[in-house]
Amino acid sequence: MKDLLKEIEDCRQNFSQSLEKIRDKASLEEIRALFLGRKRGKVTALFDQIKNLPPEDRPLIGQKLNDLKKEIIAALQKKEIELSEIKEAPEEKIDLTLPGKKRYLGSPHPIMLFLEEIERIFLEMGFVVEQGPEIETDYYNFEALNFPPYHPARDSWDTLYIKDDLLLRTHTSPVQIRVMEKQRPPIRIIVPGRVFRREAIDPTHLPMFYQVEGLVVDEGVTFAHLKGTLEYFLRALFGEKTKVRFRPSFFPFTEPSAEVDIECTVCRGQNPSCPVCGGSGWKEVLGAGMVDPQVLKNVNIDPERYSGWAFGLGIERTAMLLYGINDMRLFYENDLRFLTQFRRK
Ligand code: 2U9
Repeated sequence: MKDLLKEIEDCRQNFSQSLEKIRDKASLEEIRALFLGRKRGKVTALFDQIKNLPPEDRPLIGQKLNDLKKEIIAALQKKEIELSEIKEAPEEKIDLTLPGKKRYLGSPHPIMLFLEEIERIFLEMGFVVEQGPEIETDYYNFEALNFPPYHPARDSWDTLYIKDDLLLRTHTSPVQIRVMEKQRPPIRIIVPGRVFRREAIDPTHLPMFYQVEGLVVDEGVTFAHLKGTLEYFLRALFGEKTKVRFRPSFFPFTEPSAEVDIECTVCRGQNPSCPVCGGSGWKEVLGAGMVDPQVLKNVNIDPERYSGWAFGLGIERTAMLLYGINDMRLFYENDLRFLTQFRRK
């Protein structure tokens, strides 16, 4: 009797494997005959064996075989319905004259492309790229950079505070402080990143924008290194022949300080009513200076032995000049007609 129970189970498995492969009505009929056929059906053959069993085993085996037969009939019926539904579904028609679906390829954001370009120029000169937190303490954003509490120089930074002592960084300079705390000179880094200021949005102001700042600290570093490096950088970015000029300025963290202009990329000084430079022939592109000795002292670098220079540049503002864009908001409106004009070279 055990043998017969096993044969019944084998037959059940055999049936479900065969049913899975069925894709049309003809093969469905074939397996119906194979299992339920009156002469050679597998289930029929199993029923025939009942008569050879001792009488007490016959009811159980009879029951099992009846269950199997019902299952098979139900499964065949279900499959038959499935097959007829497939048949009845309208045949898919492909209209070869329709235009294909266009796939849009993404492209890097112009600000990222521009940033890569700036990084490439400085990396070639041996600078290292550093990054740091966007939320800073008052100490790293101001105090270590020579803005004492209540100093009037803080007023020109429109700061967004989170708490009294926590704020969204107004420049990437705190990263340079963090690097100098950990690393002794020689230091040669650039620091790209987002900065935040309390600004009303207009064509030339955004409350969030990107900066790149740079810092070099070593023995014997002079203003000549600052001038030579920044001139090289600006000519690599705007073209070999670009004229560059330095004007005296003031920043709390550099002394002496300078603002750096390039010749107007639109009129080259030729149009007294140029809408880009206002007829001056020059456009300010960055600020720079020799690191104030007090800033070096704040990070325990001896200003008698070491000196440094630093610069800062607003990415959006500079990208506008290079690409001839007149509204900074375009960078963040996500209009594909604008964004897709910029591709990696
Ligand atoms: C340390 C020491 C000195 C970074 C500098 C500027 C001048 C500057 C502005 C340009 C346009 C910011 O995006 S902007 O508004 N930056 O003019 N930044 S020197 O000087 C540093 C930084 C860190 C420790």
